Amino acid sequence: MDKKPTVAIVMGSKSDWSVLENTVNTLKEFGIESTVRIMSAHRTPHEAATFAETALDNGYKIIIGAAGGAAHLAGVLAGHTTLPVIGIPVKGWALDGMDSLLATVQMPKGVPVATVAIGKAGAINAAVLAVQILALSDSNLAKQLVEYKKIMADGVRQADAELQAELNR
Ligand code: RP5
Repeated sequence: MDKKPTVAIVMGSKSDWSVLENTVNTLKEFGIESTVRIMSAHRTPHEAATFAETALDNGYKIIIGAAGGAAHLAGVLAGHTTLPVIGIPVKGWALDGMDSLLATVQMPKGVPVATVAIGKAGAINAAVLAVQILALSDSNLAKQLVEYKKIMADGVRQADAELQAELNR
């Protein structure tokens, strides 16, 4: 029987998908399937609120919210749940994503949104952070994270070795 996803990804628009697929793919690298939904804090506010209100009972452990511009989505989701919410600021049509970043990160006290970087790096980091949270109670995921860090470090060492060889030719 298929396990129900424990990570929910909610994006404000289909136009966010090219960024958010990085989150889905990174979660998959760790063997984690996610639910992906389009819901807007402004265009479908009731659906977004209801999704967050019922997320815990529906088996989710983490919600990732992503939006651009007046990016209130992650904050609205956080206001309707006690689950941890990770926010991804999507670069919108103006201001290089600074609008999305500030709208996502500047939450009032008591309602945190763990905000990651703007765009693709943030989309990947949202997934890694979700894995890190889940790994607190999953030793298999914890092992995978150690390997993930090792592969990253090996990549840097390899790049350095190649650069040194090129410079010292
Ligand atoms: C936000 O407005 C969405 O998350 C998206 O990043 C941005 C633009 O949405 P569309 O006009 O492309 O649907 O709510």
